Amino acid sequence: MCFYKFPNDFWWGSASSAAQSEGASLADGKAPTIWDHWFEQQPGRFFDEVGPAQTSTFYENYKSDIQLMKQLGHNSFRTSISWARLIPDGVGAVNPKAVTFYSSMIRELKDAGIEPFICLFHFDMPLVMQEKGGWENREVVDAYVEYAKTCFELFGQDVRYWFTFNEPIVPVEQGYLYDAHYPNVVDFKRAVQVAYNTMIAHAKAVSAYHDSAQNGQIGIVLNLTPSYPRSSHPSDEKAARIADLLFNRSFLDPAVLGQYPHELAQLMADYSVAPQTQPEDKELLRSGKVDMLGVNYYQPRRVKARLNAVNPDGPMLPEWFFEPYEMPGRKMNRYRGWEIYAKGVYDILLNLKNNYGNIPCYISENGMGVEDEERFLVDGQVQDDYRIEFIRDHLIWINKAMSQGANCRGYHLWTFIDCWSWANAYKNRYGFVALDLKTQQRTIKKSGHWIAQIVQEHGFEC
Ligand code: BGP
Repeated sequence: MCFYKFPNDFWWGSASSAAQSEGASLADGKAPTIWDHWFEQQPGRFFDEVGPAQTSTFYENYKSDIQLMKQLGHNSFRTSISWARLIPDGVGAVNPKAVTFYSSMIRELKDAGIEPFICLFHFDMPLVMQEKGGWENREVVDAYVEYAKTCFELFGQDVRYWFTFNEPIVPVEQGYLYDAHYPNVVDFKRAVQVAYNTMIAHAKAVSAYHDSAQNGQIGIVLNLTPSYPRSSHPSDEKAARIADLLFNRSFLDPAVLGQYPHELAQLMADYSVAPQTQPEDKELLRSGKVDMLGVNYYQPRRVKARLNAVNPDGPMLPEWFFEPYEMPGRKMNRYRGWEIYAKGVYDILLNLKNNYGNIPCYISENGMGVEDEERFLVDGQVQDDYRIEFIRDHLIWINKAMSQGANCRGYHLWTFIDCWSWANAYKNRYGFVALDLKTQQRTIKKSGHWIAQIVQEHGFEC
């Protein structure tokens, strides 16, 4: 008999975000974000026309929810602070009700023996900042840095683990390339500027934290999608290399190594989409390297060389450089349409070990979204054996990477309680805990009981 053993101080828990769980979206002084605004303008863009006001009401129920986390064996939990709640005008006065809420929530977590991992920005741009041009405007970058400093001052006594951004590429691709998120722009050059300015904001916030008197750690949460070529043919390999540059290294390299890859800068210059920079930027990036990394992993990206010519009159897109490859026989999550490839997490961790100085990291999101999960209800409990299998398979590959020296410190599932998700609203359920949207009742799923046991035993049998 063998046993997949995890260190006794491994971080176990789950992740969520302010906009997706708090609710009270326009209460107690909170100003609107782009999500409140977009829903008001175009409710039809949201699944079942359910908007960001309908959440699992963490703002009201955080105390009992934290007790539920304890039952699941959590020793850590990631959520975010809402910029629009803390500083309703984007800059200037702090909202005292927000300070009370976040201080109390953080304290409650600590009292329950749950380490708070706090992210400063999870897709929820305050509307007032978007109206100034969002990340395209360097004034917004500076406002964000002030907001970050305010958070460090207010909550830094109790928070040891900070993240500047969650998945910064998502607002870039969904908001500026694929028309899936507000502001629904389709423009490669503007997307590049947004990506670049986000990383300047990130680096400045990291340096601000390092300059403060606090002794925790600061990082960034990146969704890393290993890019696999269809074959070892050089043209397929080139396609995979470019996909990796655009979707992973565009954030990973500046965050961990403090500089952009030369090949990426060259590509941007070749296509005349290089961002506007300022003379001090190189030094800002060099001095704003992270202490650790959060890795979100859901699915890999499989690509092949582009055979069909792109429409030269259409907008420039990343897909100019590769075509998606639907590998025959790949395992799919048939309840969500995403590929399941657990070894991807091992490949990411080994890449960080071999090429990124083995930076301390942890899996900050991984999970399985399922539509109509009520169909798996038996005697009031969701029998989510598929999720147990999914988590187990990923933990096995994480364990393997760790046994080969990868510096992985923990695992957080997306998510704690089924939550509202961007334009998908409640289409895909991910939680350890099921949420009844009508009654707000929470019920632990089979996977929630299962994980509690894994945590208690620090692993599981092979
Ligand atoms: C990640 C985000 C989360 C969450 C998750 C699931 O990219 O960080 O905020 O939304 O994806 O997404 P979805 O509900 O769209 O399947």
